[in-house]
Amino acid sequence: MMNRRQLLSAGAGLLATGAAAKAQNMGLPEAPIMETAATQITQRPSTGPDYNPVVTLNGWTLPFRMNGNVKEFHLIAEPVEREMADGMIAHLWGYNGQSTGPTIEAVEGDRVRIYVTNKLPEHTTIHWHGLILPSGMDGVSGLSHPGIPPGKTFIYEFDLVKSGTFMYHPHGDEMVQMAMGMMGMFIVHPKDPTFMPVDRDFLIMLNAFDIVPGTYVPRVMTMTDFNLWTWNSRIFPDIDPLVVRQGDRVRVRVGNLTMTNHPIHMHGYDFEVTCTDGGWVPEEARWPEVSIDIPVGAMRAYEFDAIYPGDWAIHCHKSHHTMNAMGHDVPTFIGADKREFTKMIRKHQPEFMPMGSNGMGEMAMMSMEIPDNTVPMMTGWGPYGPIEMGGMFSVVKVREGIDRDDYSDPGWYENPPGTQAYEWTGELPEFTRNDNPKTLLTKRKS
Ligand SMILES: [Cu+2]
Repeated sequence: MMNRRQLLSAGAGLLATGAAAKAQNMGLPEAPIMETAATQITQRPSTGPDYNPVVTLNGWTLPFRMNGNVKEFHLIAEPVEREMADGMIAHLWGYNGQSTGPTIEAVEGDRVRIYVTNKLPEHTTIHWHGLILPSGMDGVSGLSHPGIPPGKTFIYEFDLVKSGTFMYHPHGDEMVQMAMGMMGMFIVHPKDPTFMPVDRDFLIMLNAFDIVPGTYVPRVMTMTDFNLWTWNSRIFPDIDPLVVRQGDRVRVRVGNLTMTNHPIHMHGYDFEVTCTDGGWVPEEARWPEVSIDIPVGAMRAYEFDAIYPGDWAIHCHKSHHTMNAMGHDVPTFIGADKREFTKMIRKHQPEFMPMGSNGMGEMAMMSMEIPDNTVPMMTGWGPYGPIEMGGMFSVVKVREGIDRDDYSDPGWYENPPGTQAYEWTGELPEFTRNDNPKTLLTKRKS
């Protein structure tokens, strides 16, 4: 199998040998398959309009070929095995070997022809969310066109009349196919490369699965109580960091195809929403934020100047969404004294550990036995101990002196002396507590 670089240069070769002269009857474009969940960095275009390719965290961009003046892509809808984290494989449905599907990147003004081959056991379609196109290309099974039967290939073809961030997903047996992981992003770069340029442009698709620990296939009937909250079908601690060179202008595009909203919070910065799936937000209409709620079936892109070096957390602010698989019907034991009860149980089961009386942070410290094919509920190690997170969490790593297109992990940030929280080592005074609120009230009145 060809790797990405070979594919890209093969595409460029076709163009260079004057394939444009024989635009017809080129047959189906090759459908590259990705076998790894590692982030693939796309090279900047060497021909055609200039643009800065996006970086899909733990994902990749689908190569295309030119056929005359048309950009041709080939998506294969098929069952895939997705590594959600080290030690956990999910059996999903996706595109070209992975879920989420590869990112499609093109330029405003392009005409695209997208071949979709269906290798699923049932019909499917692709809806191009947010794109302006002819009604018959809109991909709603039964409404826009018949569903694509198993084994068949359909062709979607349209002009990209506007730039922005769009998504693609099935619109046939949609509930099942999206619960199985079928979705991807569609980026249309502005024709004018000087329009809102950024140095780094990251892509995150929010998705969610309900996979019982020890099993491989998502429960597709789950409506809200999912147990795996994922970015591009990947969970912390194995979501790649967002590596940024200090001084870069950075864009983060976040799409949401889950069943609930996700307030995405980034530490260390304030920023502005600059794009929705409806289009670019004019400068005078933006306001500062530190968390952006991403509604269901929507995309928000935000931008910031990376002036503050450090390791900055980025995560969903729903605290259950930064956990991995866990039961939700566990009683709360905070404040319960389980010493007597522990003695009784240990007579029968000496290894019994009472848990939860002091909160659950201690769980991140121990390596408990867990079923096959799952990951601990809270996990990940930082330079100072367990990070106690999971799910929708990663780190924005802003560093001085990183090369322009270098996205390799620079390791942990070293806080300059005097800039890190530290322990008080003096005597602790006797704390007095004012437990009569009336006194406070009287004082304020007088
Ligand atoms: Cu969330």
